[in-house]
Amino acid sequence: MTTNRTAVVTGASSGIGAATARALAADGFDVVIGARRVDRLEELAAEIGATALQLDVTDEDSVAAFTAVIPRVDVLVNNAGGAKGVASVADADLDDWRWMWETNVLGTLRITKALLPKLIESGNGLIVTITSIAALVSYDNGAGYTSAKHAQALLHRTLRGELLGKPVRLTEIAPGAVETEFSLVRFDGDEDKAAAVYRGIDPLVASDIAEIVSFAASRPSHVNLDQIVVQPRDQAGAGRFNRRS
Ligand code: 8X3
Repeated sequence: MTTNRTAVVTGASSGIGAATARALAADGFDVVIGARRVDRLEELAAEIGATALQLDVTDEDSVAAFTAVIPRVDVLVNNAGGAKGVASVADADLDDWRWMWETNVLGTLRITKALLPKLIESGNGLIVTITSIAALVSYDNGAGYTSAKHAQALLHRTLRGELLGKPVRLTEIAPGAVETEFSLVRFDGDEDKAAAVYRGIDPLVASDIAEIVSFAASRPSHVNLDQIVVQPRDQAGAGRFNRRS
């Protein structure tokens, strides 16, 4: 059944974004997917019947071009973002920090700001922002990422109050360890280091988060799920894992 409601998913070429696009398409949304890697986007779009549009959330012109051609937005999923590096503050790499703030914080701000009028116009909008447990705590060698995730989350949580009285709901999903390309990006393509993050545990997978987005988007319009923290059973906080090997 088609609802003719439109969902926009950023960072949709892989991982949580791609799984969320799949789930929302299965729920009957017209899905618009954006990411930098257009070839992967187009493959996914063909598979699920979505519209693929190139999007670089760090680029003002790209965001303007992306948002201009979307006529209606009921659901926005702010998923684009990520981590780069595990340096201490003393050894901080300024370029890594810039990338994390540009993608997670300013990227979320650019897209959300541009689509806000359409979300309000829809009469029943929903903004889902994928933050992280890193938006709730600090940990050693993670300040570039934890500070960016805190800032992204505060942008999102502030909007919840600022939009009070407007027909837009806001849901923050803060996942722990989800096995995606996340760690590969963080460790600059080092497969061994990335695999070590999930060694000996049953991590979450992208579809676990996508199902939560789908659940949030299918609640009645008076129900606002404010914040959902989700970790594998094998995780009890940042860096605290039950590893069986
Ligand atoms: C990443 C969460 O637990 O892998 O956003 O550091 S964790």
